[in-house]
Amino acid sequence: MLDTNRVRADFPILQREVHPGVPLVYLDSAASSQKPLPVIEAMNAYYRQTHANVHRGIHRLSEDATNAYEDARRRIARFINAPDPAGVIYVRNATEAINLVAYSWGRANIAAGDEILLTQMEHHANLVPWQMLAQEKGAVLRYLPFLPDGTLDLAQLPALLSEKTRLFAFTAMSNVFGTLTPVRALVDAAHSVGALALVDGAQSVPHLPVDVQALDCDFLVFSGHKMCGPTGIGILYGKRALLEAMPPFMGGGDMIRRVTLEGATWNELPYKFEAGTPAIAEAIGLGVAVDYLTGLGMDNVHAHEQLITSYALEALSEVGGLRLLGPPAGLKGGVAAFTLQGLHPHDIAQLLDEDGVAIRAGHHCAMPLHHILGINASARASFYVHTTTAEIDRLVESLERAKRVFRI
Ligand code: 7TS
Repeated sequence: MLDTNRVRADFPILQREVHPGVPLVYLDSAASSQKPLPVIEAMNAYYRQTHANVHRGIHRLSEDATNAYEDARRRIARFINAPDPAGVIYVRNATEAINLVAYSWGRANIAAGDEILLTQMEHHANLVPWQMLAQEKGAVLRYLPFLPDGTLDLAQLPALLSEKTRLFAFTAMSNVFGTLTPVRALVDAAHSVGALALVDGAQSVPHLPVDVQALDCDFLVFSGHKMCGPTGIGILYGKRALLEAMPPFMGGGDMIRRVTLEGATWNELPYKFEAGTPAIAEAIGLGVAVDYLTGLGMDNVHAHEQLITSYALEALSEVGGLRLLGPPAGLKGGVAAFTLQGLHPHDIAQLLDEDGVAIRAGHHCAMPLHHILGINASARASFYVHTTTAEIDRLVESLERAKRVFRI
C-alpha cells in the first residue's frame, strides 16, 4: 500500500496555497499529473551539468547526454516490458504517436473500402487522425458502442470486425467514464480477422501495470506528462517488424543513414522516427518518472486509486442531484465524471476553485461520448498517487457549498 503522506512530500506543488490560506486539492491528474521532486531535480541537474546535443558530438558532454537519453529509453522499455528499446519511439505525446501511425502506417496500408474500428468513447486524439486518414483514402470508420453504464458493448464486436478491418484502435481506459477495457480480448479480436491493434494507453500506463508482450498489442501510445513526467515527451511503442516496414513520418536530421542531393536512405530504429533534435531533458525526466512509479510499485498505485475511487463514488453518490458517469468502482480507474442538476459544469469548477479544489469541466476532448449521453459537458475529478480521502471530503463539501450558492 502507498504511504500517502510520504508520497505527498515528494510533490512540492501540493504544499502551495492556491488562494491565501486555501491549500490546493489537485483532482485533475487525468489532464496532467504533477511532478515529484526526483523528476524536477533530474531535469535541473541535466541542464546544469550535462546538456549538449545527442548522437552528434564526440565530446564528453554529448556522450553523457546521449547515454542519459538512451538509458531513459531502456528504462521506459522495461516499464512496459517492451522486448527491445528500438521499438520505443520518443514523440511529443500520445496525440503525436497516433498521428505518426496514421500518417506512416496508415498512408502505406489503408486503401479505399478498408475499415478502421474505433470505439464511441475515444479521446479526440484517437478519433480525428483516423477521420483525416479515412477521408483521404476513402476508408470506412466503424465504432464499437458503449452501454449506458459506460462499458463497451462487446456483444456488437463480432459484427463490426471483418476481413475488411485493417486496424482496431481503442483506449485502455476512458478519460471520462474511467472504464477499463478488456485490452487483451480486444487485441485478440482484432488479430482474429487479420487487423492490427493500437492501444491508447494515455490513461492506463500512468495508473496500472502495462505489459505490451502480455497484451500482444501492435502499437501502444502514451504521454509522459500524465505519469509524473514532463510535458513535451511521449512514447510510441510498436512491434519491431511493423516499425521496420513503416516509412518515416518526418524527414530531417538523425532519421537518415545517407543523404545525397538525389535522395536519402533511412536510419535504423528507433531513429528513423526521431527527426531533428529531440526533447532530451524531457526524455531523461520521463526515465526518472518511470523509476519513481516503479519505486512505488504499479500494483500499489492501482490499488491505491481503486480505494480512492470507491470512496469517491460512494461519497459523490450521496450528493443530491449528482449523476455519476461511467461504471461502478472495480470496473474503472481513478476518474469520477459527473453532472449536477441545475448547475453547469463550468460553474461547478469555478466554485470549487474558490475552495482550492481543481477539477476539469467541459467535454474533456470526448465530444462524441457526451453527445451520445445527450449532454454538452461534464465535471470530472481525477485521482493519482497523492490523492487522499480527506481531499475527497473537501470535494464533496465544496460541491455542497456550490449547491447552496446557486440555491439548488
Ligand atoms: N488519449 C486519452 C485517453 C487521453 O485521456 C488523452 C488526454 C489523450 C489521448 C491525449 O493526450 P495528449 O498528452 O497527447 O494530449 N486527455 C486529457 C484529458 O482527459 N484532459 O486533458 C487531457
